[in-house]
Amino acid sequence: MKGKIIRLLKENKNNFISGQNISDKLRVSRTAVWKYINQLKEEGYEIESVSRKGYRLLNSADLLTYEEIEDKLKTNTIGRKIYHFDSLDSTNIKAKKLAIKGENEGTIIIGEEQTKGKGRLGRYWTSPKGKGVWLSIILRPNIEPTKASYITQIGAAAVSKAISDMGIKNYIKWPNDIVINNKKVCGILTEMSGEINKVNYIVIGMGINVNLNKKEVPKELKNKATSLKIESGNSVSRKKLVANILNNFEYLYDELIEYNTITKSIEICKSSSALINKDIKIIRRNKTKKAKAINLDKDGHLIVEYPDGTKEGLISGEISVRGENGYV
Ligand code: BT5
Repeated sequence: MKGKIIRLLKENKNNFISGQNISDKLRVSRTAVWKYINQLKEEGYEIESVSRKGYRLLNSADLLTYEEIEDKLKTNTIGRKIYHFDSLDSTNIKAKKLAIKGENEGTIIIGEEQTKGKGRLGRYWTSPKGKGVWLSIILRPNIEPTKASYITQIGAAAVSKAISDMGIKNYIKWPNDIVINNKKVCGILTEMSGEINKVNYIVIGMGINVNLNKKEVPKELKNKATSLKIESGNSVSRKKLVANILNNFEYLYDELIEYNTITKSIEICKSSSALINKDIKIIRRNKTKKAKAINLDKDGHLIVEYPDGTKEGLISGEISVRGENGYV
């Protein structure tokens, strides 16, 4: 109901709409309208109320709800249904629960805050309220489970391009990070449920540090985490960013569904790579090996060359990669 009221207020932007008019259109009592308006004000919407005239929307809240994003969305399925939470444990956990219950492909879960944000391999993800984009997408692609890592490449390409299009230069650190000035601004966590030959569902979670200030970055992450605001010097519209990411994601994901390839995503991951042509360290089961990153192949494997001249295509998931002198 609150969503419907916001829509009416937006349609009448710059004008007043009376409580009676809203109550007639939405078939709820005027008292109910008044209560919903008060709730919206508490959520951060600036709504002017004048007796005998009604209500007028002055400013929308900085919330990542469907009503706040839909006018920028160009997709058919991705993001056409959004579960929005003020606070939740983890959008990936919630997405998996919904997927098990049969939620459709394209549904998004967004939290203004996560209390148990998850990284890979049991690591954590700091997700303070209103400061970032913490979202998960439910997918049901008809692909072999061994190709689930394609989804991470598509996600990284979609986020990187969205950030670039907002005028902020960034790099993709294979396989799942986006970095600016050698610090992590986004992490991606792809989780799958499947059988040997069949994917039941895939959840891709994206965490992007958007408007965190320097002092809001936890101490232990000071050397390796940053935000779009810290790097660009300006606040960034989270709504625009989410819409851009979802638009890019659907465009790139469609290639996988239609042709079973991810050429466009790989192109972006290559041209924005933080690793290609760099000396790197490969960490696998606590063992570190030196190599040079050479290329990304069509399946998103990172091709590396060892000092003895042998080459290998690395598969994401099993390893971590670091720059010779630090995180990148
Ligand atoms: C990742 O793991 O980079 C995947 C992060 C995915 C987060 C999203 S948010 C929406 C969705 N719901 C979830 O619950 N998760 C996903 P990994 O490569 O393992 O990196 C984790 C490491 O990054 C941690 O051990 C910290 O050192 C560091 N870290 C934690 N929070 C960070 C942040 N906000 N920004 C940058 N680095 C962070």
